[in-house]
Amino acid sequence: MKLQIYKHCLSQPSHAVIIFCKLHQIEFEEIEISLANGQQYTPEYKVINPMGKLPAIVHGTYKLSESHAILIYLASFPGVADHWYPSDIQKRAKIQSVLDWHHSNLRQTAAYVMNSSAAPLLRRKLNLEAAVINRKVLLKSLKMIENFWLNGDGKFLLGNSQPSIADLSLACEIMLLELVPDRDQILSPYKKVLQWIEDTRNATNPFFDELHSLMFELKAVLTVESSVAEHSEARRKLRTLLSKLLNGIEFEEIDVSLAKGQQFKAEFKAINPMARVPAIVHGSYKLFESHAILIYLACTFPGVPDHWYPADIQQRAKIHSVLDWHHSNLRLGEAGYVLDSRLRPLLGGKLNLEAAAVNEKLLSKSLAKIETFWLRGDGKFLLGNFQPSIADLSLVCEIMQLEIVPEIDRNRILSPHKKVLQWMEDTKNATNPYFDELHSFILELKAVLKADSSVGVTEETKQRSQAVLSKL
Ligand SMILES: N[C@@H](CCC(=O)N[C@@H](CS)C(=O)NCC(=O)O)C(=O)O
Repeated sequence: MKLQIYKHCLSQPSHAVIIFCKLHQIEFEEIEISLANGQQYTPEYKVINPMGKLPAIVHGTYKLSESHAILIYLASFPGVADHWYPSDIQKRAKIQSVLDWHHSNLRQTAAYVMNSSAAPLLRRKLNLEAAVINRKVLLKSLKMIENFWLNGDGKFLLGNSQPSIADLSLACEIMLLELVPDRDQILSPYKKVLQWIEDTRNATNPFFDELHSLMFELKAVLTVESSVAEHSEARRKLRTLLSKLLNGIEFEEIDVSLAKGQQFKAEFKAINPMARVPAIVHGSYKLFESHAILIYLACTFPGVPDHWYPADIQQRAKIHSVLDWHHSNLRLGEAGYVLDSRLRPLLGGKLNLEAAAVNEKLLSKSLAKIETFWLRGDGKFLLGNFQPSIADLSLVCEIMQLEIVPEIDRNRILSPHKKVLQWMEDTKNATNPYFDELHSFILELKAVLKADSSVGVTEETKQRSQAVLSKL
């Protein structure tokens, strides 16, 4: 059963998957999909990956998209050394944490390269305004890799002495910078990052160089101007850890006030240097990125039923595929929309209705994908499952944030998606009473925001508002 890899010659997640196969003598057939000709949107390709993205694999009758999910799946093949994706649950969860972090941070490299420089290669338009924002996120991500992920004794991420799939994925992403003229200016302050890319290259050569050769050929062809401009850093909203509750795992909750900027305090940064919630501490072990945390909890605590995060490698990889897809789609659209249209003033920023409109489009597109693709099948839950997984929990919690926006907007966005509404109800029922308990604050906030914008606010309402808002 030969593996088929659908890829594009400039796609860094495709490169990571192919390098991994070549390194491990996993036999495969390559199928190039032309992004310039929009082949990713053809019905033939959408049968392989309805998301219209690369890479995707077909292994027998099994189809899988999202490069991280694919790498994890391939790491389960015989003969793959443990360091690529360790069997030790704590080590594995750390790698998961890097992989998850990547989606919303370093992954902006691709957007920067496209928007500032490479878009015409794919018959798309440059967007220098967006590139300025992408560049800022990219620089911040490089700083984080330099100061945090590479902060340890070994040569590789997390201080490991041997590479993992996270090294491969992230190093391939950075290689895209070969296509922009300011590559050296961007990378030169980060000496550890440069050394680590070289070490990852050496650990995976000759395949690393082979896969990046086209990049070097193209390098000479491209020119671009880029500048740095102001971009207000988006703050993430609170996310709950429902499954802990569901599975009777004992825990202590520590509220971090995003409105007061507590996430940037040294005490919290000692827990999560990325200054984001949620994060957990379990004994001396620290972990952030909600998906990595959910996986860790499902694997570590006895008594968590298998359906939350199945032991079967193929079923598990499908769940990774949803979780990975989520970061750049539903998460990006929904969080951006709620922040830009409603929440930002409460966290000390300003509304941005233009950005909100862009995010609403991505949000609606993501909901349509959930409706038509992820909820296909016989069961009530994502992937046609009959019982919920951590992916259901993560995605439904995300959509629940829409409670904060005015009813009319929420209805406009959600009401076309009947299956999504039913699935939210099913996930709620499957996780109640904790689901309602955890969302009661959002409902309180909703009431307060509604009262705030109505005429004739009473003293009592004002006091209640202040009490609720002070929790942010
Ligand atoms: N998170 C996904 C990202 C996949 C992705 O964005 N692929 C790009 C190529 S690098 C793509 O297929 N773009 C097609 C399009 O946007 O139309 C992964 O790691 O596989």
